[in-house]
Amino acid sequence: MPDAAERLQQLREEAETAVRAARSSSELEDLRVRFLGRRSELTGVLRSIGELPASERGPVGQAANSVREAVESLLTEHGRVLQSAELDARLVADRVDVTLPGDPPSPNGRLHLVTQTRREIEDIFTGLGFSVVEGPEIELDYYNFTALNMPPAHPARAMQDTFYVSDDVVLRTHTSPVQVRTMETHEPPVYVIVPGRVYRRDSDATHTPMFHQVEGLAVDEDITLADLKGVLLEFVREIFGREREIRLRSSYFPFTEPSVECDVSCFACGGAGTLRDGSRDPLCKGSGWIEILGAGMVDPNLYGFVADRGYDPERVQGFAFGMGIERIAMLRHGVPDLRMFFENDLRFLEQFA
Ligand code: 2NM
Repeated sequence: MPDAAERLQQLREEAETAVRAARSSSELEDLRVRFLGRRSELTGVLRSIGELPASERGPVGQAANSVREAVESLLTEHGRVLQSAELDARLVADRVDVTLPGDPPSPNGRLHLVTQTRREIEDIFTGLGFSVVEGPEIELDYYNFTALNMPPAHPARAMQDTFYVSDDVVLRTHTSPVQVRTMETHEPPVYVIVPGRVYRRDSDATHTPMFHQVEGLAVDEDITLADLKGVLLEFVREIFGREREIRLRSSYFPFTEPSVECDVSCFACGGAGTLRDGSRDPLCKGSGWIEILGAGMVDPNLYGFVADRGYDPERVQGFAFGMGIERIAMLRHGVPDLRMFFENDLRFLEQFA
């Protein structure tokens, strides 16, 4: 019996040391199993009390129960301390500062103003029955010039206007070569517009070495200048407003005859040329009209370059037109300098959502 009492005292001290050393509530759970569990030494002692001599049963039972109670209350007490420390740690770790500013809205990308304008122009002309076609930016001199009524000696071919890649290859100076290519592969009738980049050796506030064009071509039986004017009027009213008027002035292009410039009635002064305070309208320079594109009836001579594709000038005729996309966007949005399109300054680009 002194042995049993001594062992129980040892167990109590072992348990106390282990519980005080525990650093987490899960460690405590392991200790509870180790010291008080079904297979623990203490449980074994309590179970085998009946095998002791009668005189020892009372004292050993009491001692064992007192150890059990002591260890139990120590586990409970220390468990409370550890759980509260663990909760504190979790609260600190998971803290959310609700006074911080919210996430800024994710920055939305947007289409470049040139792209937006090109797509609007495409939508208008597809609505009028035109198809959109594209072609190479690096182009044979034959398609860029020769087949467009500009033979080798023509002044528009001069080095100071054109980027030459080699003797017979250029960066296209307009998208018209794509229309020649389209006629080579498609018999009349054709109704196409050709958007794309074009290149000219020019650089100032109104000229950049690369800019964007949309050109159009309609070839069919019985196409007249009246059809051209009707198409241009509808285009202008779609893009600049239903109240707009147009006028055609005579002009010159190597590939059209007759050729015209198309003006739109000024959308700042309504065509009056003067602002409400009576001063001269700076947008149209007091004229009431703004030049927006060039056009004309396709010179019958051009059909000679695609005669084998069924373009008989005695049977078909057509109109063509060309405009600068940047110029249309500048007029619509009041952009003061063409170069702003290519500087990639977000303060400019972000204004056009
Ligand atoms: C313009 C003005 C007038 C034009 C002509 C052609 C083609 F290839 F069909 F003959 N395409 N584009 C044309 C006509 C372009 O731009 C100011």
